[in-house]
Amino acid sequence: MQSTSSARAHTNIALIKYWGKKNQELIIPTTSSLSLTLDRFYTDTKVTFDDKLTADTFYLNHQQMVGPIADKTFAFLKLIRQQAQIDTFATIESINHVPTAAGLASSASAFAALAGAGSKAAGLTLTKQALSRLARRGSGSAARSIFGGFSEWHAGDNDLNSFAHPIQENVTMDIQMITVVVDAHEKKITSRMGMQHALLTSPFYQTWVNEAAKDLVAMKAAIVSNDFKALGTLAENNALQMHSLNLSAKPGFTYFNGSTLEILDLVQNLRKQQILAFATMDAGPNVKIIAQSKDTATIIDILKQAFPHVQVEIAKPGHGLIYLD
Ligand code: 2P0
Repeated sequence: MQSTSSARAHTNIALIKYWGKKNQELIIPTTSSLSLTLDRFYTDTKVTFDDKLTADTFYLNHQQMVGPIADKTFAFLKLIRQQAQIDTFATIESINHVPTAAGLASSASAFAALAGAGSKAAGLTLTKQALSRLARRGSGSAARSIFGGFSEWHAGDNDLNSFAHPIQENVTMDIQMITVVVDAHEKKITSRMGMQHALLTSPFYQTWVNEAAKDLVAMKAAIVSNDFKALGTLAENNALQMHSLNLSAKPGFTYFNGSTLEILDLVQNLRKQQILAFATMDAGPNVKIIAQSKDTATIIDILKQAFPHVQVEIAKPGHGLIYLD
């Protein structure tokens, strides 16, 4: 017997970040987080369960994967098999339209697409909420990529109540993200390691938890009232607080490099010239500039003059998980 399904999921960038788990096995975060799903970066994944297979196989961008990435993927397949009560092996074929491991959150779109295609191919019919819970077990941020637009991952405290839900799938605000790739190499410290190290050793961790709760309330109000300036101000500040946890860990570390700080400075200077632009950074040196469509061309011109070699992409709000078959 053979059963196949294909799905596409887009990546998301957190405006209120997730940085630490209270349960590492189940991936239950210490705080709720909120993101914008983007149209520009996505993963297409096809999963085929076949009685004739004798092992799981994973092809990423047509290359067979072995090692930690394959192990994480096969562990996720086990969760799907448990839920579906089957013991058939599978072949996974993924095409990643995200620069892998460059701080552009490829694991979010990867595990959201795999949750969708894998569960359907295994014969399960899951609600979006159940898909979000399943995707969460692969990578926390994947829980949010099940939904389009603004998506909130409610932290919860157990496997059943930790899932994302849509805040506004059809975004009404004029908002775009300019991703500025200053370094496309793999990050040295994974998010998974970095966030737990910060949680265990930064003296400011509890303050982060308290501030994140307040930021989340204010962010939802900014979305509802279409207040771009409030959204950008909150997002930049929340990102800098997350990165200050890493700097204040013992030993301290950072995902930033010199270019990150120079671009952050450029974004803050844009605001002095009355161009509303805000920066957010994830587990890598690249910067995402939050901007309005009317300003993106000007911002890119100014960026390119200062940094002729950076790669720049414009991303708009994207939609949630879709099936391709
Ligand atoms: C986020 N990031 O909210 C935060 C901000 C990066 C910086 O979620 O351990 O790959 O697989 O749950 O989801 C990246 O962490 O970590 C991330 P795991 P994940 O988007």
